[in-house]
Amino acid sequence: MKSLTALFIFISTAFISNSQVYKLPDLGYAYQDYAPFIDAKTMEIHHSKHHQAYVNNLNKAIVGTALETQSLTDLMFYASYRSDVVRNNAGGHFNHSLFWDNLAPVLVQTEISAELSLAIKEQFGVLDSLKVKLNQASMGRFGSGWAWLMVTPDKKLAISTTANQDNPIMDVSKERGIPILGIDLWEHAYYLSYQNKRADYLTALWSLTNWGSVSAKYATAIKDSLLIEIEKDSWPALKDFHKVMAQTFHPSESGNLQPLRTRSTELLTKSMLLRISVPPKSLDKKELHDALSRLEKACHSINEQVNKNAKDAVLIKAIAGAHDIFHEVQGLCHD
Ligand code: MN3
Repeated sequence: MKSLTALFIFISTAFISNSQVYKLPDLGYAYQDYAPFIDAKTMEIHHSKHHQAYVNNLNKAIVGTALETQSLTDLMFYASYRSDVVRNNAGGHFNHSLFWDNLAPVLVQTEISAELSLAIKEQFGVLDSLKVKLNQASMGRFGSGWAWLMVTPDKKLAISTTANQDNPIMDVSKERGIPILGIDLWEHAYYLSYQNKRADYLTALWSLTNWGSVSAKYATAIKDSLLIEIEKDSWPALKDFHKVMAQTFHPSESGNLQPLRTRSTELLTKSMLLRISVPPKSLDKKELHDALSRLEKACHSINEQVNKNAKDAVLIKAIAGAHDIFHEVQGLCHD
């Protein structure tokens, strides 16, 4: 009986997996419901062929690999560490899902929220001037890509564009934030009806934009802790220090002190550069500067110990101490 139970547990767990397998989202409306602004054939090919291909290629690239258990956000956030296949198809899936979400036939569209309306008013004046700016950005993007309205780490709205299937969540993008509205600038989005006339397609797209949906994305983005992660990631001195800290501390945990012994001067230099760097505005406070000073002192002392050829045990304790202070710094970035 015992072995039967064990067999049952084995069989049932064999079918439980944490794997992320992505699926093509439903549009919510029939392909012909977006006409006359976007014709049914374009909608069908764009959704069932192009977007489906991004989903298929993403699944093919990650299933059976360590990336399988990562979230879509993580796949994109660390785009610079990913293969082009993962970067392009994770972006392709996310970008198109956002795009469809914000499109609705005229009769079922919902209203813009008071909050988003106010934010637009403060930064762009009237809604029409936001549209003009987004159109200009879209016309200025050469070749295939996307134009974005996004929420930046300082909780403002901003417009940007990216090439290919990149987006502002990705660490490869110059302008970072959480996109709440995306405009697909690939010719496959408009060629059948508009051929090379991107401007006409943009005009048509505004007729399908569901501001109620954009408003819901704004409300979520403004509270999303991903904004803090993006802000920290945009602080190069912190990233630089983090890299050396990770590459020296983690080997030391398993008793390998060689990386620390060879790179203690570099660790000290990065800690000094970090202390004198200018943190992003919202993280800039006294506690953070105090912690950065203590971190530099700790790295200074590690470097001295290495120069004195201190024993492994001494160095393990010293780097663990510095690592604790580094975590404190990262914690302060979360407040
Ligand atoms: Mn597309």
